[in-house]
Amino acid sequence: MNVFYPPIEQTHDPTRELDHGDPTVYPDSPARTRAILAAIEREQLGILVPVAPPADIGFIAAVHDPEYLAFLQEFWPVWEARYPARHEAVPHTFALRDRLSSRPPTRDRQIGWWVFDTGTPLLATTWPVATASAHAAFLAAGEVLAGAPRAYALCRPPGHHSASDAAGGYCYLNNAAIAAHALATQGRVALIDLDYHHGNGTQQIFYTRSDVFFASLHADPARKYPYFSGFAHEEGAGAGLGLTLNVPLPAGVGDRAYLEALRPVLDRVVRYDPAFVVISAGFDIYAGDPLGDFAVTVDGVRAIARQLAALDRPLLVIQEGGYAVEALGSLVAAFLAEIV
Ligand code: OKP
Ligand code: ZN
Repeated sequence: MNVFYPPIEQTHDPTRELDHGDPTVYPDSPARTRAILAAIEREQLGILVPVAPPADIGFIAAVHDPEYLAFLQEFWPVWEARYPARHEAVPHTFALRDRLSSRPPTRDRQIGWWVFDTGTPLLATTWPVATASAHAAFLAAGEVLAGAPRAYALCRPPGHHSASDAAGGYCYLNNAAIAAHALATQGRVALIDLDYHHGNGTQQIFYTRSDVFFASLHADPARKYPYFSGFAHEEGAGAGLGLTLNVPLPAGVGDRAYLEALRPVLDRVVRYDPAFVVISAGFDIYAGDPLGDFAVTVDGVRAIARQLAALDRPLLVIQEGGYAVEALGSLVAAFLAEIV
């Protein structure tokens, strides 16, 4: 199996996130991907395909708002001219976009228009880094379109919190949505989000579409980030009504409870009869994850992957979260070993 990987992500190293106002060490560190790469090499699970930032961003513009992309691309020089000594940019105000508000005229003042939280700083290299990560997902999708039964994109930064027109949750571009959209040109897609956090961005992108079924199992947003989406009553709208499935879960969910919650989700996937399955693979469901409160083990991850392989469809795995760096290699290796 080919492993599509953007080496430039090693330069993406924000120092901190503001966690409810408290400055904390940034959990999405470059050590995460190094741990995954080492495990893939050790267990010989795939062939590494290095991916550079794309020359043409048409495949990203197919999913994201062009004005949002222009902002991401043009932001840093304008910000730097205003704040020459600063290394990371975080919004000071957040626009209430669905109420009376006006987009500020200059890029530096637009940050609170396009970014929805205090955990997703913009840095000098955010644009090349985020586009390279999206490119890895897109090339992996291309491989599945060409007939490969499986592909893995080792994306970093992750993508599932990024909406068509917003960054948040360490995510700038929605890698999984970009890949799913590319696949959807050739047949129905089921996108299953296993990350501990709700994939609010992916949900928004496909909410009214009938060609992509989105299902997510995650910590109940009443308790955990992103707080404002991922409730069970969110079921899609218009042509997509009934094609969004949210399964909010309580703290402490272990292997057995997780697999029990996954069963009806997979039944719905089978009924949708997709030509392709995309997995937003976040390993923060692991018992030892510093951001999570589930109790899923490495064996549990293996069992989850086995269930996904049993769908017997072409499978595209997109890396999302997972912050227990010492366990992350084993978690990804356990998952990939079951689907190759
Ligand atoms: C990204 B992904 C922890 C605060 C959490 C944001 C969580 C983003 C998760 N100190 N803040 O793994 O879904
Ligand atoms: Zn997560």
